[in-house]
Amino acid sequence: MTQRTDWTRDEVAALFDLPFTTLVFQAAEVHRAHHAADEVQLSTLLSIKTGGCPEDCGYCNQSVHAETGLKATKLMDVQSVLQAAAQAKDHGSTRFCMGAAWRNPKDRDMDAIVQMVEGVRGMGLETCMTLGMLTPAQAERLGQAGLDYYNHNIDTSPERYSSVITTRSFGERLETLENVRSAGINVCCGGIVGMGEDREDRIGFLHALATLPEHPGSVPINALVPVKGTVLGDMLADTPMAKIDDIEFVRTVAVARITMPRSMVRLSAGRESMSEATQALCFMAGANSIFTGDKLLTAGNRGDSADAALFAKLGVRPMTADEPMRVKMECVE
Ligand code: SAM
Ligand code: DTB
Ligand code: SF4
Repeated sequence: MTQRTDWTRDEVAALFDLPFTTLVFQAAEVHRAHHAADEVQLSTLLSIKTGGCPEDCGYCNQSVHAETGLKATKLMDVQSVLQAAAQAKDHGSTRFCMGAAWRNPKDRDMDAIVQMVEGVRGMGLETCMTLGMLTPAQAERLGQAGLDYYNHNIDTSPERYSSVITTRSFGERLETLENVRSAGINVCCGGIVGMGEDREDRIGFLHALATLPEHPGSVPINALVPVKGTVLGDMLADTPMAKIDDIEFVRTVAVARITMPRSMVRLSAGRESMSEATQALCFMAGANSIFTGDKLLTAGNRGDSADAALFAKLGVRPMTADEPMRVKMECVE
């Protein structure tokens, strides 16, 4: 199957409506046609600038609008970032993702950011950054520095966006994605489920991703990590029935795989509170990438030994650096 960017909402909805085992079977077939089915890519995250963000994303504990007591930090120095990257490489990671709690980078930050990209790349790791909105010139500069991926999530359906975030629009998100693509950087774009949304929103979310001008090279599917003091963390604490059901989560992964066959579908935040059986179903349904280590940006993650034990149980192998590169080459054909 070639890359289709003309999916209709009805087609996406029809996939969600399939009997569960039929849906997972179809997703597994698509997965096997485009990827090594038992390989999972390992990425490591580092928060290079934590907290104090002026945006009001309802899920995020790094927003100044959240009351979580998180301590804000300045941008890390380049050497410390490179040390963390070296450690990630030792632990088997092939991609190093650096995240900053910014609405957008300031031009004065760009020299240090470029040095981080060049240094991490120099170690033979793929680089990814997520720094908020980028101007065309900033994207161009990151592209020239050799940045492999830029993560910028649409997070939810276009219809629901303004009830989760009010300080920027869905359209502004798309503009940065366009700037990133035009600079020749691979797009990493996904979102969060389990924010109390309904299936229509999950359909709208995946439909928006699968009908971008090109499918994102990576599609992170995060399960909300509810944090007390954030709008959505508090909402879920008060209405636990709004939490997403495991089977519906796996359906979301499967529909992402079928609609975006060549993308790396990353089982991202939320694995710490996900059963091994649910994660195994996600791998069956086409997820082929995870974040490793015991920390995401600020939230906990399962840790390397728990993941190694799960991989051994499932017979899953960590992907070598070549596989994502191969996918990348195919995507630009
Ligand atoms: N500030 C930048 C931005 O928002 O574009 C980059 C960092 S931001 C933390 C990256 C992504 O992390 C968000 O788009 C969201 O999808 C995810 N995220 C943040 N908080 C989360 C949470 N509590 N649970 C799950 N995902 C979360
Ligand atoms: C993405 O979609 N998930 C990652 C990455 N992109 C930057 C971030 C998850 C953050 C989870 C909450 C935290 O660690 O603070
Ligand atoms: Fe800021 Fe990103 Fe958190 Fe939104 S998700 S508050 S932009 S750090």
